[in-house]
Amino acid sequence: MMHMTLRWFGSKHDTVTLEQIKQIPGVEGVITTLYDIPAGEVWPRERIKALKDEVEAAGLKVLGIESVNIHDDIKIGNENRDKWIDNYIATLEALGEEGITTVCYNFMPVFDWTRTDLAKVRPDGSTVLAYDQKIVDTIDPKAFFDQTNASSQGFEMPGWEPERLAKVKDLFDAYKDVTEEKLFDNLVYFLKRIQPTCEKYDIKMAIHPDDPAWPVFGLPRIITRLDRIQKLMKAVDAPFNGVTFCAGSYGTNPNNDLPGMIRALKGRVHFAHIRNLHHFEDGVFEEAAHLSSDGSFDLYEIVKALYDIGFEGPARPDHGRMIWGEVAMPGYGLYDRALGSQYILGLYEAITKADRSR
Ligand SMILES: [Mn+2]
Repeated sequence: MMHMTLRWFGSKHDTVTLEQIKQIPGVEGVITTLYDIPAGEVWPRERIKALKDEVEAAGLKVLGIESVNIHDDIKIGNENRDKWIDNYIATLEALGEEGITTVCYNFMPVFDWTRTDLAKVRPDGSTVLAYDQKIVDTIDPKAFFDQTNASSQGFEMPGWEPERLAKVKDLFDAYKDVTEEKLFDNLVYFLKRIQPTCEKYDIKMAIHPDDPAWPVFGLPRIITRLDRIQKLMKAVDAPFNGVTFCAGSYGTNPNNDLPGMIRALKGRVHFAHIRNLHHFEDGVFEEAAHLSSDGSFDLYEIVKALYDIGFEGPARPDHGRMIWGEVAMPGYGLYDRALGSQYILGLYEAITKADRSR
């Protein structure tokens, strides 16, 4: 059975409370993180325990971490990487000791996700995150970073932490010689080093795709298509090495057959981000409501594919529209994600009951 969750940034950072999440039918837990710990630092076990206690006191479970971020030195593959990997292993051990076994991460250089508009107004007055490649092509990365943070309504967004801003130029220099092949090799090196720890604690590593699923600002991107992921699954061929199947990120490329990808990754999908988006011309899209008819994806086929491969991990609705006057971190309000969770659970119930083979 799939387990429905909501992403939650912690009581100091999120406008949504655990009490509100608990009132959404069928939501069993949260996907959370220690938002204030910089990439690379060890997560103290007592902080993890306190987070878990807080979530459990609200009647929910911590069903996964999104994310334990990877230090840039690991992605760049420089002489400091082993020190940061040792730290990463110490964090995994602490999570494992606390029984938290699903860990989402990404391997994108410099920028996490990228959008050109965080509040595009749709005809119904809702606002959504949107992307236009033409804008990215004409702006320099530092100006882009400033613009993104200026439009976040004061919310600190994952991957866009202000302290990274000062380092954008240095980071671009540091990645100058990192080709796609090098980045891939550095990812494999990282996975091989954490493998024994993951296997000891049965931790499932779930790599998040690059968003959008093509190179931006001339930086290499490697988790974009099925053949690339399959190459990674083969390079470290063990069940701990799996994916976060993020429909919205892979789906930025209309050539990605989302249900087909899920089926091909049977056994390696550890976490699912389920959402919809609306494509315009090439490289231009906006996020949509979860409902199939509101966007370009067939959500029924996506949930059906997850059901058919026997997916039993956590799933969550992804970025929602901002509706009903809510003010929250772009993409992470309560209302539209709650609607999305109910729609996905409805699809899942119908698919389960229609399957007379089980
Ligand atoms: Mn995602």
